[in-house]
Amino acid sequence: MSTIDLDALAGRLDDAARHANATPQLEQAIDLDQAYAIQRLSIGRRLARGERRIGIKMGFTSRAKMVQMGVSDMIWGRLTSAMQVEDGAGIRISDYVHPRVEPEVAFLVGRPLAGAVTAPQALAAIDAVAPALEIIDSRYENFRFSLTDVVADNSSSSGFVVGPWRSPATDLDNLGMVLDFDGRPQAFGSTAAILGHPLRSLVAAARVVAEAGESLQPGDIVLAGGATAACALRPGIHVSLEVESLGRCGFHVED
Ligand code: OOG
Ligand code: MG
Repeated sequence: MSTIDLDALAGRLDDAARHANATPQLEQAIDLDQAYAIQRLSIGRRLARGERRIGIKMGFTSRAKMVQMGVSDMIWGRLTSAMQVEDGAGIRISDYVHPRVEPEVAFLVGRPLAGAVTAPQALAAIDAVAPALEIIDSRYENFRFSLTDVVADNSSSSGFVVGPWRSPATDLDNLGMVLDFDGRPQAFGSTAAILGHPLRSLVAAARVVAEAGESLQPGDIVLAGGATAACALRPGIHVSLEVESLGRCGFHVED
């Protein structure tokens, strides 16, 4: 009988993230419950170092992302205070293994939300919406992973930028999104690429956190998932996202 040391795997992935060193894909076959258990344990290490849990990110909520990574199931991960990058600030590429950026939409939760909810109920629970950029950084070599690998690795979350918060009444249906590096467009998308409408991602977020015995709480940020394939970052660039009706956000990349 082989037992899997989930805590050791969590430590390995946390160390890989902390030291920006790639690690091989997990050797043992694990199931999805074990993958989420590793994720929870690795986040526990961050919380023990003083980081705060500030929300969650949804992943593989668009076709473009599923196709790019060869994975077809929706996943989620936890966001901590140390992952947030101020709008307009800089990141150091050396803090990451092989970071990529993707255009997203963020929700600010205003009232507790968990379980099976309808889109109108999800909408009623949020205080604001914003354009957002997610910086993903797989801790696995060559950015290659299985579904369980990526879930254990906190669904590649490593950083995010949230732009100006807008009224939750802003219609999020089919808004154009342009991701650019130094003013040169890298990816064009639409909020409709996110499960047909980003609110569906919030509905899914409420369901998956409840399955994990958790809930979305006032002040939590929920990232809806990348609308386009992710683009590799390189030192020296300024990254900007413009979302129709929502505005822009961005950051720069230092050596
Ligand atoms: C996994 C994270 C997926 C998204 O928005 O779809 C994700 C990855 O692509 O490495 O964040
Ligand atoms: Mg993402």
